[in-house]
Amino acid sequence: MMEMTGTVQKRDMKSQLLDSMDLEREKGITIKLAPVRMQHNGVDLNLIDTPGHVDFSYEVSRSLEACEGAILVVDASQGIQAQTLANVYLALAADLTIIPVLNKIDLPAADVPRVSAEIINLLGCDESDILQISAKTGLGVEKVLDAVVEKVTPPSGDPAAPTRALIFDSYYDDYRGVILYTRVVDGSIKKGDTIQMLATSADGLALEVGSLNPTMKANAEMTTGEIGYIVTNLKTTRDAKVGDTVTTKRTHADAMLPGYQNVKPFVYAGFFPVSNEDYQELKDAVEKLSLSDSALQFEPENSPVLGFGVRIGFLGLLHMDIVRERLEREYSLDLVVTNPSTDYQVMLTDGTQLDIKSASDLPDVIRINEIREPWIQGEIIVPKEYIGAVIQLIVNKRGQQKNLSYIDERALIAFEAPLANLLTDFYDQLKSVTSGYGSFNYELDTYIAEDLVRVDFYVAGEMIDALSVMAHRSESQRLGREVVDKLKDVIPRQNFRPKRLR
Ligand SMILES: Nc1nc2c(ncn2[C@@H]2O[C@H](COP(=O)(O)OP(=O)(O)OP(=O)(O)O)[C@@H](O)[C@H]2O)c(=O)[nH]1
Ligand SMILES: [Mg+2]
Repeated sequence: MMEMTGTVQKRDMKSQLLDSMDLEREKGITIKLAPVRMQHNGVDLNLIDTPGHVDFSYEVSRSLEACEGAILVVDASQGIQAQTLANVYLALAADLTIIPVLNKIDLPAADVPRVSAEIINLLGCDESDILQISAKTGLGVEKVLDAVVEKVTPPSGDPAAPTRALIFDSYYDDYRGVILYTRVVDGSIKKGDTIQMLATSADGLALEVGSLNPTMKANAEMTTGEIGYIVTNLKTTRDAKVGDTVTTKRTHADAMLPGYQNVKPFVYAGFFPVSNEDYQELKDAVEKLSLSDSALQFEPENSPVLGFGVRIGFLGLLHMDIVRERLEREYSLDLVVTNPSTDYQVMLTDGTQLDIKSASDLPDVIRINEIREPWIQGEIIVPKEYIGAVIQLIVNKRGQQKNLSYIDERALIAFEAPLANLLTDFYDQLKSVTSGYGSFNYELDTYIAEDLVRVDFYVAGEMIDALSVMAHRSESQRLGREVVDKLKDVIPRQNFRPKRLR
């Protein structure tokens, strides 16, 4: 699209142009969303390319909220994935016009009739609504641009009303400070305006405003209906979080746009430098990353075995992987990372509630009334012949199947399960029992009281608290043996040297 509309010159074009981070190009996935403004047949189009992964679904939901329509791209050689469903539900909730697109029709493995039937089944659209394209050869892509112009209603909004702009992304740039990506819903934002974020009450200056084409292009103002960027003088994205509303002193609005959430991490892991001298460097690096990533939370952690480190909270396993790799690459840190775990709500006998992010924070059992763990609602899509194997896997993880339905030929299994049991190797096991065909998506549900215990490990009579884990009583024996088995390889029994534990 960028090539066809002349937004990007042919000589500057390359594949995955918007996935500019090294990590995105290596993994072949979009991690960070990217807005692009282009013109087609004299109409200004403000498009946003979003990640598809569940860890970033809040940003995706805000991006959808910033738009009037959504282009749903389905791989004709794969069909609908569990994450496709989740994103369709988000787009429907945001009341968007959905333009279904079947991509990769150039591939021999493309199965246009089957995947079309799936899309019709999901959206209830007509076959003629589905555009067939190859993003690789360019076949049919212009029709997608035509459909956006034809089918999507242009943004409404009142240019004379008090200014309200939705933040759908924010990040920290080393040279320019905090940069916001916004959609102006009403009013306008001019260069030099004093701005205020309504949820955090933070004040700042709009040092520069403009559009993304896809690189920054400065303008005098950003008006109603437009998507663009604001360079601010803010020092951290914690002052201007995704979902917040920007207004100006010039035309001040009091009412926030709906849908703001303070996203909270729910997957935790301890990060320790291999060499203890690097602790300060690790802490500074995490602090720096968190300026750009307001979802990242951390606190210092100290373990007799691993030394000083930080315990970091994440939005999921991919988010954790990304932060880990960035710390290792961009900050050249050698890290020991503990197994990911989740948080627990501990109801104490005196009626108060304690949230713990690490098993070692669990208070004395005598003070505990009950312990609650987070459960998720998950969806798995598989070819029919794997239904049995998938349900077995869910049950093995202490989960329960809730519903079984069909998207045309393939099965959609809805289930509930404790998050903690999905954090280690669930995804690998799913791929293995479904020969790679299963896709999985989930959302956090509620915290449920269970028979949970802390499993402690003793080496030569001494408890090593960094090894303590929370587990369901029924699984604690097995889990304990697994850890001991692993440790046997690392620590010769007679010769226990704590520093060598990795
Ligand atoms: N053969 C063929 N390959 C394609 C086509 N479109 C994309 N690909 C390839 O499919 C892979 C994924 O493409 P992306 O554009 O990164 O897909 P995406 O939907 O943005 O993926 P996420 O950002 O992870 O959600 C890349 O290796 C592309 O080269 C197509 O029309 N034909
Ligand atoms: Mg992408």
